[in-house]
Amino acid sequence: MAFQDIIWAIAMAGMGLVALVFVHVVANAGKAADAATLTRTQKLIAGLRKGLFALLLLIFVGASYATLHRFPIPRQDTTLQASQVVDVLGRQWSWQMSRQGQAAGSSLRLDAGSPVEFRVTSADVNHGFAIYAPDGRIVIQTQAMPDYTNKILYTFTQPGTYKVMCLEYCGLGHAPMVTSFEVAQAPGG
Ligand SMILES: [Cu+2]
Repeated sequence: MAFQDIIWAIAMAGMGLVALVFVHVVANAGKAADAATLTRTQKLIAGLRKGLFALLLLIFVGASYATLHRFPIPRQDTTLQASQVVDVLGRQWSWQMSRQGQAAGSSLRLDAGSPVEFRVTSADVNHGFAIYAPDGRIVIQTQAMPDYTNKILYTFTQPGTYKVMCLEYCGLGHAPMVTSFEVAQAPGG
């Protein structure tokens, strides 16, 4: 069964339930409720509300943990001690990326398997620094801000050509603000 079919079935069941409740309300609209029924209904509603709140709280805590326990943004006030450090400068409308220790002007090459620290800043306005894996998935992103450096850590696992695109609209040349770099197989890996 396709995922969409399952969602469709759930949606239909939900709509059916709402319709049943509606029919029930219409059928009982003429009758006056006695005090005992009213109290019982109020208690039921209060119970349902508490249950719903607990459920939402559980979902919130669970989803937060599941999505954030491997939060990629490290503490910004410490030395990260990554073996590979890349300085990233965004400007209207290009990216300048240089690896510390690599000759200026040579194209950027990184190794998979060990952490890379990206130090991201901007020469003019805010840009969004985003790295896309060879299969098109976004692997990491942060803001490129003027007069501020955002540090971000990432360990590449897949060798290949990675693309960098701007995720923050920054003027006419925003869309073609693209560059790429190579990630090589980990030495000995
Ligand atoms: Cu942009």
